[in-house]
Amino acid sequence: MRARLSIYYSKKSCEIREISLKNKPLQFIELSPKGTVPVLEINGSHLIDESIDIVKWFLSKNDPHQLLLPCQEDNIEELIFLIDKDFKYHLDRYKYSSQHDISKKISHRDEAVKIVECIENKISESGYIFGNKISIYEICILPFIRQFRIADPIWFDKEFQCVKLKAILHEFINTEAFKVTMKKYKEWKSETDSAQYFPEI
Ligand SMILES: N[C@@H](CCC(=O)N[C@@H](CS)C(=O)NCC(=O)O)C(=O)O
Repeated sequence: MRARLSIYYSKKSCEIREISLKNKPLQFIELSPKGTVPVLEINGSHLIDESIDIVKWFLSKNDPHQLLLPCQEDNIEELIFLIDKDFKYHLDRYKYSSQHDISKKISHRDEAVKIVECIENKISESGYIFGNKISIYEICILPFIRQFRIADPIWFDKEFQCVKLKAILHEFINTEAFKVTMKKYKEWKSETDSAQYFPEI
């Protein structure tokens, strides 16, 4: 989702191949043996297989909203890796507790909350994580916060105390960027499938 958001905000477009993670096409594994999505192939020669690097690549081509501004002043990787690694670890065990250890569901939620509080504390009076508008932080982090809400929306809306983050999430899910990014694509199965583009042309 963060990769798609960066494409949207960069006003670029690319061919998109939606694959099933339960049935990864051979062409995908051959291209990227690591087997995670998203993967960006550039001109058939250069491959980027980390979402944060795809975000930076698109925004380095065109960044009309100056989403990369925090990169000049912050070590953005620090916060983003905290979300990608530690937060994601607890999120998965909270959201899919029945596939892990259901008795630890709430302790994973508590750990996730501690991490999110670091972000809440970074949100300034302006209501954003950096400066006075959305930046690379929001496009990289909010998709995970949205997943955190989906795990238990009633608890999130009523009990979760990070009010500034909740406000940004609420604003984000009502944006055109979010709606365009959420569009579902037909699963790609072979080279003979007709090409699909993001955003749609
Ligand atoms: N650090 C990677 C993580 C990517 C990742 O784990 N993606 C998940 C889907 S959201 C995946 O591809 N999982 C592999 C699988 O389920 O087989 C990135 O952000 O690019």
